[in-house]
Amino acid sequence: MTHTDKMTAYIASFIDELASLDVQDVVVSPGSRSTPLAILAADHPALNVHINIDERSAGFFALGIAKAKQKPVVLVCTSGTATANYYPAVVEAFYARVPLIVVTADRPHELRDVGAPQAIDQIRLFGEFAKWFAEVALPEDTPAMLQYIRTVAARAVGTALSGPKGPVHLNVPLREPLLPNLSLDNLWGQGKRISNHYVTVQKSLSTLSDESFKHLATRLATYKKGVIVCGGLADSSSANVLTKLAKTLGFPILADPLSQLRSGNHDQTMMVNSYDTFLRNEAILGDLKPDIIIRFGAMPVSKALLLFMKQYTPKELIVVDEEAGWRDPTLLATEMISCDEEVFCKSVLSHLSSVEASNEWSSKWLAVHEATMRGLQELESEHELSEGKAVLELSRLLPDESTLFVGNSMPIRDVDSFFIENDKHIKILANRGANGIDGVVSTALGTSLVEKNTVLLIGDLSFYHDLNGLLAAKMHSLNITIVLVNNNGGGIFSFLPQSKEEKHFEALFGTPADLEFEKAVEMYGGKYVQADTWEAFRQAFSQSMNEQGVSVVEIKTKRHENVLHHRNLWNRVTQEINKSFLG
Ligand code: TPP
Repeated sequence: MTHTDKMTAYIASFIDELASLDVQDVVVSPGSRSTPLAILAADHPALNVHINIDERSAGFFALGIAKAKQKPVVLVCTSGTATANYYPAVVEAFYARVPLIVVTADRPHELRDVGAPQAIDQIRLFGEFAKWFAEVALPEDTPAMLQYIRTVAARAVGTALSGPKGPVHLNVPLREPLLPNLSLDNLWGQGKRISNHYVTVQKSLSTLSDESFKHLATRLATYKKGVIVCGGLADSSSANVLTKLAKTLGFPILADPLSQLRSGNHDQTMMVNSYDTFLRNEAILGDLKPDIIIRFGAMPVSKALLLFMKQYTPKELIVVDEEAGWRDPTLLATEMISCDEEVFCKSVLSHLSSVEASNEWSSKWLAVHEATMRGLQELESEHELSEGKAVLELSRLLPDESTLFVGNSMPIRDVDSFFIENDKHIKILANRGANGIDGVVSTALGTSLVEKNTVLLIGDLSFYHDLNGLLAAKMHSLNITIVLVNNNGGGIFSFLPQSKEEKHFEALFGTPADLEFEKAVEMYGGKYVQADTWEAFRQAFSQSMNEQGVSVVEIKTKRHENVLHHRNLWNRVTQEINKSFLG
């Protein structure tokens, strides 16, 4: 066999094994060294190849697809600095538990560390952020080596999906000539195992013994003052059992916007989702002190909740984590339970049938929630544009079956405070693994490839950070509405003590960039509207949802006024609560 045929058989086996294991998407960035990987992926009948020129955006684009599908997405790039541009997306995927298979092409060993062009040390480039690294062997087409490369592919998929999910990195050395032979006989059947099989990868559900669940249920039933806290969850599959558990125990649920519990047609009677607002009210906190907290999912966004948990420490804090992680920044957990959320709820419930929960405790929480919602109602009548009201408007305007991708900084915090519960099916996603303001446009666009009616809510600096990402929308005809909240700089810093340091604040933290985004949006073929009134915003938003391509609806706000607006709102809510409860 020629070099070309050997290499083709080897790389084709690798690509085919990935496709057999239900990998559907490959995000490729152009380059020469990765030629056989790119061409064979593009040629495989079961794979969708998406070109993304900028590797930094490509990494996040793949992350968005993988987040939405909960399936591994493959990244392919050439050697050199291209590989390093994946770094932020790999870090986010690691912490957010998103399965990615990063495939970097490399020079063969004789061309490493000898001054060859576009050659950098790519070994373990992502350090601890890759769950598994393999320096793949050079292409060979012996049966043993074809089985080897198929096994590498299967193991990459298995590792990316096993708890906790995350990124893996395969570095693939390739010798020239790099062009594969697409006419090779039995191209996709090379190296297949007995009866054309591939390695299936099974994932187990983590659980406890029935005996342990029985003891736990008995203990939980002794508590009258409990709270269930739900942080980010991958989907809403546990919504019904979680709410049932809450009702049976008489524990209110504090559901983070990323818990997928704020929207949907599950029972919402135990939901107390205005907690980020009312937990700032010192006067009522003592009355709400729980004796036990059961926490599911990632740590919630709300700082007010974190402080409440630390200040009013419950006797027991049980953290249930499907993936056996250790996500407890309060450092107060009394029990870490490695168990699938749905299995946990169902198993505890199976031992709880005789519990008759009193509703005295949950009524107190629900009454505070109602008073908070009355206080927040003032937003409805406001005429001026404000960041908080933009979220309230969005919660109304988003259609059923839509996805809201939320930028970091103030957008996710405002969604936490002002996105009211509803019975529509609205998925809310964000990059909360490492909370970066980078790559958000690309991640949202990756999501839009999978989910219909995708809307991105983002601040101006974060939008600027990943303007490059917009090209993917043009190249792949993606539809997205981007609500751009432009307060000309980093609005979040005005809430922090740094804002008191007047001499240096604007230059170091406020960082106004004075950008006119219209031209940039148009350059990428998108439509742009600046809304100056709520009426114009509603109209532009609704119109954009029926249009193809990228539509940016910008509202301009002022950072200083935004802080005052939030503080006034919190004060009004405090008054409303105090009027109702303290007389
Ligand atoms: N760089 C990255 C990659 N990620 C970060 N989180 C930061 C810097 C620090 N940071 C957090 S918020 C923020 C910065 C720079 C400002 C974001 O501004 P913008 O996107 O306009 O949102 P706003 O704060 O106005 O809501």
